[in-house]
Amino acid sequence: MVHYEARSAELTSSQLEAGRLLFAGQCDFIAAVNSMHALPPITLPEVCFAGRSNVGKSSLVNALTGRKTLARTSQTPGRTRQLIFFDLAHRLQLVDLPGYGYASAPKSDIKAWTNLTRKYLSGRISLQRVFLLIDSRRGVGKADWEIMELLNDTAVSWAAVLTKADKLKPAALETVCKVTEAAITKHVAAFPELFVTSSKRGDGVAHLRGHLALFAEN
Ligand SMILES: Nc1nc2c(ncn2[C@@H]2O[C@H](COP(=O)(O)OP(=O)(O)OP(=O)(O)O)[C@@H](O)[C@H]2O)c(=O)[nH]1
Ligand SMILES: [Mg+2]
Repeated sequence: MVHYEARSAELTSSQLEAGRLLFAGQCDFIAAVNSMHALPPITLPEVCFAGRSNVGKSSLVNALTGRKTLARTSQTPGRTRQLIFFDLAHRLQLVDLPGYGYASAPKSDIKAWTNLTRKYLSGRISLQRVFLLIDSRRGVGKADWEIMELLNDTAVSWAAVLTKADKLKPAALETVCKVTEAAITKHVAAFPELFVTSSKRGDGVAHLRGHLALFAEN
């Protein structure tokens, strides 16, 4: 635990408290969207969770909001098939995205939701930052690089989040952190800090809440 916190930039106790309070507030489902025309109107700042299928996007939304079943999760890749919008305390919108890469679904469906995700990522003006989730056991893959390039090209700010930190021993986690940090430094649109999390064990979750609160409307 000490290990992960040491990697994170310090947040003041009042920033951590702001995060705790924000995520203790009400979180409501707004919409499940499968076309750009159906996106909810722009009312609040927005952050989204992107990444390969099965990386743990929906689980992280649940861990952050402290609600086990808010976002649907599954052991089978391809669980989230639409853009799922949540309203957090009328101050911030959270978006749980479908995964890219392998999914157990028809190819045409995967293509449709991957296209929609890419359009959303590069064209949503209220999007403050994309949190790009990387499975600690897999590290940065080709599909992740493609998304990093897309965000770089469209000048959308993104931050890398390692997930499932509980699955690795400290030395192996350290290695994947270093490799991921090297990928971050190659992209100008990347936020410099690497977030290391486990939705299962709770590592890094309070820290991420504090960071996310920086985007919320007052
Ligand atoms: N050990 C461990 N397992 C996790 C963690 N986060 C998620 N998982 C598991 O990983 C699997 C996928 O989690 P999801 O949250 O559904 O992943 P997703 O990225 O939303 O997947 P798609 O919607 O299919 O793209 C589930 O079996 C989760 O229980 C974690 O921090 N630690
Ligand atoms: Mg999901």
